[in-house]
Amino acid sequence: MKKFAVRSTSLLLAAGLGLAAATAWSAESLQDVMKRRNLSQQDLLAASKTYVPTGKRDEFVTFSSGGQSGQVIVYGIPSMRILKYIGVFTPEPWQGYGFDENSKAVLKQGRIDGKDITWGDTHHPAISETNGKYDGQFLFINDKANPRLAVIDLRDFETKQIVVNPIYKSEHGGAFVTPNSEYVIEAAQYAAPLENKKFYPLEEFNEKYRGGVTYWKFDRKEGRINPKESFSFELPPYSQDLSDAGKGPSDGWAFTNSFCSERYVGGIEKGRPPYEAGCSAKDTDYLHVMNWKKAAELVKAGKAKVINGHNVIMMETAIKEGILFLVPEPKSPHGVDVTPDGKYMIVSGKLDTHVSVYSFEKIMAAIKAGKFESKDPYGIPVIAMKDALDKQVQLGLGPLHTQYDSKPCLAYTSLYVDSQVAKWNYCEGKVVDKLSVHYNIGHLMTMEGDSVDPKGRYLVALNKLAIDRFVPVGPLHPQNHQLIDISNDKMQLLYDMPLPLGEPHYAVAISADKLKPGVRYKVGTDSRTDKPHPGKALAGEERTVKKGNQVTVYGTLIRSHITPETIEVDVGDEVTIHLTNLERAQDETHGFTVSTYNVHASIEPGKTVTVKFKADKEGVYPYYCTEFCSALHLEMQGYLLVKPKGWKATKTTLAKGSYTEAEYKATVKKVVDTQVIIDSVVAYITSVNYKDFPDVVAMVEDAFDQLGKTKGLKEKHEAFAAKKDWENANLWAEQIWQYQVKTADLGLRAKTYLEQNGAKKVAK
Ligand code: CUK
Ligand code: CUA
Repeated sequence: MKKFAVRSTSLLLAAGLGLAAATAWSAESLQDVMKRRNLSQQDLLAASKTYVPTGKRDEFVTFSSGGQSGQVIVYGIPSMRILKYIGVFTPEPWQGYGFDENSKAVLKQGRIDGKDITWGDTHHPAISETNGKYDGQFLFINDKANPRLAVIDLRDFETKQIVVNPIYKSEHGGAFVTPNSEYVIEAAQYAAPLENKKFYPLEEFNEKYRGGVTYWKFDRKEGRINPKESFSFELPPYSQDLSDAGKGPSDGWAFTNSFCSERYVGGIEKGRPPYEAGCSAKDTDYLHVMNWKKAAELVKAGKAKVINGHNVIMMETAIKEGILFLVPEPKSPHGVDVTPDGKYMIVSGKLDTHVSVYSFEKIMAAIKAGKFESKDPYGIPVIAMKDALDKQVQLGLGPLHTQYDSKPCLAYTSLYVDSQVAKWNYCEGKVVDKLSVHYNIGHLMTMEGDSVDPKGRYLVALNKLAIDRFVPVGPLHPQNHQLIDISNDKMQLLYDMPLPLGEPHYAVAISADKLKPGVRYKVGTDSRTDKPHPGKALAGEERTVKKGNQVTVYGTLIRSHITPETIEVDVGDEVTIHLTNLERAQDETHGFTVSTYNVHASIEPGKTVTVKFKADKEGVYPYYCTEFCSALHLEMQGYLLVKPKGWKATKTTLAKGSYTEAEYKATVKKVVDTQVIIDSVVAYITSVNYKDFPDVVAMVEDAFDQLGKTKGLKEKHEAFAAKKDWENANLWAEQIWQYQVKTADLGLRAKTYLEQNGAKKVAK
């Protein structure tokens, strides 16, 4: 027990000596370090703006698309420290995502035509909004390659649902939410026939291929998308690109731009120039202007056509009802970003040097007056560019995406070809600053910068190339997210962060204080459905049930046991293991795997998870906890015994160890000494207001839980000692000590927490 005694003394010492100790050993001065590491004043300034000292936390949390990994990357700002990867469209082993039955059920929702798709191309995350402001409750993200959309609950940062778009073959312009997250917008990208598995030759492109925009209905109470109440617009085959929902005065409308409105079909195989030439030939493409509120009413009124079980508002209906219009936009547009006040839509043309600022008011005036310059080949009214534009501003080469500042009228636009961020004023129409980035910026992101209430402060440039920024790691480079300070007139580049997990496209960042994730589940929760798990077991309820060739284990996990510790089955049995983590203390996650059966589960406090496999190979398969959860983590183990057909036992007792009376007495003394320490910790905890600290209350509950398990064991070891069975006497005494160690560990953690968080003495 020395270990604990030493730890508490050193804590006391540290508290007493405080800063004096820290300054005494730091012989090197700031100047010395600057010289040794060749750092400038500017470097130091940048470092001090991003450095988050130990124990302190970031101001903002970023959710970045994980690109081809099919995951989401979570990191803090300004430190740029990665906090989590969230498994979304692809298996993620640490979280057991795709290796336990409960998460497999989520991934299964993402099957297309009955086939598993184990990769995804995530592009655009979106945080749920209330009145146009980020509310920190849910995150949505799309898969461009396979037209899918996922819902992540920010109470536990887990993927809860995947929906497959029923009418597209690819999609890009999602996820974007309406101001109260009524709908999640997802636009198609490469046109294809809407009916499933329909074949039409490319020669019938104009007639049979279609684009579209889907509005997925989000049920906030359920925390799930409701496909039945979702709908789509049928649109011309124009390669619909990004979207944004109107807000404030433009709420109820949404905007989606497009490229390749030439409807060009290449290329060499058809004896024509490639797509890239044909798709950029015209000077303009189309911004689609849609009234989604009215569309939702039309769907309710039964005016949609049902295609593949999904409501589709056909172009004919949309034109007749006056809810769909087009506005020309310059040269291969990419991003469309509505200003925080909802009055303007800013569109960037990749092959234009300008950004185009469209006025919602002007567009509405043209619609009201019935002032259209033409109709497109499908009969959709086209509003003249001059009747819709507020202004155009020349920014530089390859403008892509725009984000907003907390200060009025200020916007930031990425310039892909120039590798720059342009800061400009969209009210006055002038550039105010430019900053070079490394290299070829795609999206950029300011804090809550696409909401009605941007927070300014920082900007992240999501660069496409990293070239010379990092230590080389082979031909495939990491991605580079560069942090930029935008709180002053001049932008300042602060930090380069390599991201080695796919090419992130877009990212969103929210004030950290808006996120309120939990630390434990209600005992027995299936985290993927948020419902009680039918396989839940509490302490004492553990059991193994065999029916025919079905073996079902109802097990529990608590430091440092897996109950049961032996599972015996016959070869060919179907094995289902439900495991409940009975811990209440924060961060006491246990993992679970069985050798060579390709199962893994991450079981956080309170969670119940199921793993399932067919025991198709006779033999001996250790199982163990995969998270280093306690001093005896390595001993958190057990055996799956898969018996061959017709197997009969010949030996029926386990091998014995040899123990002496002296060893037994030493163990008993250890138990008595440890109890003294536990008593002193308990005395401290109960002398202060620990009940005011929910995290401590949970730790104390767990501690007493562990101590409670020692009940009756003293009588047991004493009875064996009386019979001079030193093995059993010693091992049962040792087991008391094991529970004591866990109790003391939790108790000391609670004590440290209380001391560091200003617990106060209470009157007894
Ligand atoms: S996209 Cu990649 S840089 Cu998918 Cu939003 Cu523009
Ligand atoms: Cu539980 Cu390691």
